[in-house]
Amino acid sequence: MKNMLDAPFVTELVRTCTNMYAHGWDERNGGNISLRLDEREAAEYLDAPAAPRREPTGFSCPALDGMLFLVTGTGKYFKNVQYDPAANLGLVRLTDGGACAEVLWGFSDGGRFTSEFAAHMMSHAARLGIDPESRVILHCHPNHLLAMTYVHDLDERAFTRTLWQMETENIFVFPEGVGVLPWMLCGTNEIGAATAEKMKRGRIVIWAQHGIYGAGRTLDEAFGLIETAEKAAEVYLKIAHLPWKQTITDDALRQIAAHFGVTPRAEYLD
Ligand code: 2HA
Ligand code: ZN
Repeated sequence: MKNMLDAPFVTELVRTCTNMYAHGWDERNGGNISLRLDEREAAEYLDAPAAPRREPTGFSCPALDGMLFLVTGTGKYFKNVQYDPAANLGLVRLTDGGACAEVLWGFSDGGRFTSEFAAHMMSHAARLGIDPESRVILHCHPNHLLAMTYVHDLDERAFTRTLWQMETENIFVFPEGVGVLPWMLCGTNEIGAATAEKMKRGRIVIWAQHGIYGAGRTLDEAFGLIETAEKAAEVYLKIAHLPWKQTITDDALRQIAAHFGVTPRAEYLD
């Protein structure tokens, strides 16, 4: 049996947490990540206990029954994950139609999965319905996106158009646009279901006055989405209060999409 701490999926998740903390997106215990694992890739490293600890999830998610997820722990600090992955991360299997998570590895100090487990699992189910290769849900609190949700219209079309206009390649990175939820109480099944509903239409969901969710096939893809949206928000905040002399026109946005071979959400263009 290989050491779980050497597993590439653990190493990459640890690096992602460290990197996100370094970007200032995950103060204190802010942010959470879940990575769906293949049974086969986990098996090489997993010496699952005969009677694993069973934690109720408080929701049902039958589409994910039996699946394995590597997740960050509730109350854990991203800055510390690198120093003790086994305490800060856990590998769980969803059972009982998603109502229970069996802890197969990690959470070594008795901890449990992120408080946003509902939003993560429901979002995985939504993304898997669209893309069977989808593996990652990533949540954090990036400064500029957060700030933007105080001063920009929260209408999804308007919010997306502004982000698209802030750099030429943004429409290529998230042609489906972004979903935006109004302020809602976090850590609940309700915000989980609302997030998952938006995830059926795209890979980015912004939580007003809180942060962002990104989905992807890989940690790099989900990270890159958030990085791109966050940079767009930063540019916006640098210029929002200045008189604009020009922006990227809708005709230019169409040209970029055609050049890169992506199909932007049609109703978001004039
Ligand atoms: O505490 O980010 O949304 C972790 C969070 C909750
Ligand atoms: Zn959060």
